[in-house]
Amino acid sequence: MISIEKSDGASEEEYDRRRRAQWLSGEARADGVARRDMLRLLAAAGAVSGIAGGASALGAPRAQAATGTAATATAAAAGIVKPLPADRFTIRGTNAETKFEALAGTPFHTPASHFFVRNHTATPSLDATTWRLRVWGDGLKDGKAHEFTLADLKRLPSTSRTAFVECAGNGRSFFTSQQGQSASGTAWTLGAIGNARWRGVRLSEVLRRAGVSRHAVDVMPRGLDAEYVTDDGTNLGKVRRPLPLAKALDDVILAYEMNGAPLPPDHGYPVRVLVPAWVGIASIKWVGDIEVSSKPLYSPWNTLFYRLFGEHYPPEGSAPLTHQTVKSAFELPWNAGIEAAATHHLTGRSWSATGAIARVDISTDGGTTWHRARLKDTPHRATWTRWTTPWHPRTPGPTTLLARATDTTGRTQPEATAHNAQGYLFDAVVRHAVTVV
Ligand SMILES: Nc1nc2c(c(=O)[nH]1)N[C@H]1C(S)=C(S)[C@@H](COP(=O)(O)O)O[C@H]1N2
Ligand SMILES: [Mo]
Repeated sequence: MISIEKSDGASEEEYDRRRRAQWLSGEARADGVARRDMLRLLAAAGAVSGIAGGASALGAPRAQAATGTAATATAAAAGIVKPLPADRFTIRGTNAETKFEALAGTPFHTPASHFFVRNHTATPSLDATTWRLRVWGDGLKDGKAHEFTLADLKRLPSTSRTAFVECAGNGRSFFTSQQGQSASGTAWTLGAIGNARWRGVRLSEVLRRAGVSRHAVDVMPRGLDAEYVTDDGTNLGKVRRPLPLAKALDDVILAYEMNGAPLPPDHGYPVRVLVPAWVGIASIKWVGDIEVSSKPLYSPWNTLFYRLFGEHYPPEGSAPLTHQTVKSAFELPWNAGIEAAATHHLTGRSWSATGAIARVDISTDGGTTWHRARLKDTPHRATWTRWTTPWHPRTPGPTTLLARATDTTGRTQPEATAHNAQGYLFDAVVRHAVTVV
């Protein structure tokens, strides 16, 4: 039997320290990336703390102007298959951000037509009839690779779960527009999140059938999309990120349905990993294989990226990011014009990875006075909760709307988020500018 260690924050950090030491002493592999490259890249990553656009020196996706205002989509995002109408999406390089105002009136589960897309390269075209999931590695009892077809996975007991997928960089542009700090990476506002009903098979079920040994410590799902080459020409290989076995056996799903339909191509067809509550990068799309290892595994996605670097963090960065944070957004365009002397029903959504939303406080006067919003959904962890609040503005002119969520663990959105070079996990209250007309 496998003993499942509960994945609380402290043991994850301890675990990471141990695996890091093993890696540095040559006991663990960083698959596909030479150790000296990794050391060089890590050194560069450590050096960027607080420097404007500094992370582009290590070949991170180049910093885009973080203006905090939604640019109008003029071109399609290369590599995304579904339509991206300009009233629903803002194109950011190979990615498409959902406009929060376009979610007004949409259901609790985000339709695929409105769900943000984060692609390192491009959506691949895969044939579900020839697709196979290969589970392999020295963490399996017999050491042999096991293959599963889509039909095999569908024959196993299925499970359904509602969870958001949210990019670790969601809200990144507010480090610049609200806090005057730079951060490298896609300049998302708040729309790098979607909430869906996922159906599939538990990863634990598949790992059990493949025969996980007592010595397994990490599993690394890998996507079938193209290899990711940074701006400076470093090929980081296929998108992949290790998960500690404890998390893999806990609540991770190999999803083949989204909102009751086969996964759309852009969201991982035919099968994606779904890691509830964790940073979006953990939820590998178009999964083709999963390595099960008796040694800690590394990839650029848990060493160079998706750690916190900068003045508040050690040179090698924080432990790899796991949980997302708490955020709120109004379903309104930036600088919306709002009619004076009429009653409006402001709507929005709040979400947390650590607990259910307990309350949402709203200010319509730039933070001077606050009142509670009415929650429209039964709050759950790792999903969002829609809310509404009436507003009867009297005086024309500019004002700032704020929404501040608190979850059942007592975690509240702060006024500011400690800076990190790559702009991850922004959780501060966003100041949403509107004009009463
Ligand atoms: N294979 C693969 N998986 C991937 C990615 C990718 O580019 N390739 N992007 C990751 C990131 S950074 C995020 S935030 C989520 C986005 O999921 P979505 O495009 O379905 O919204 O997928 C993750 N899984
Ligand atoms: Mo992401």
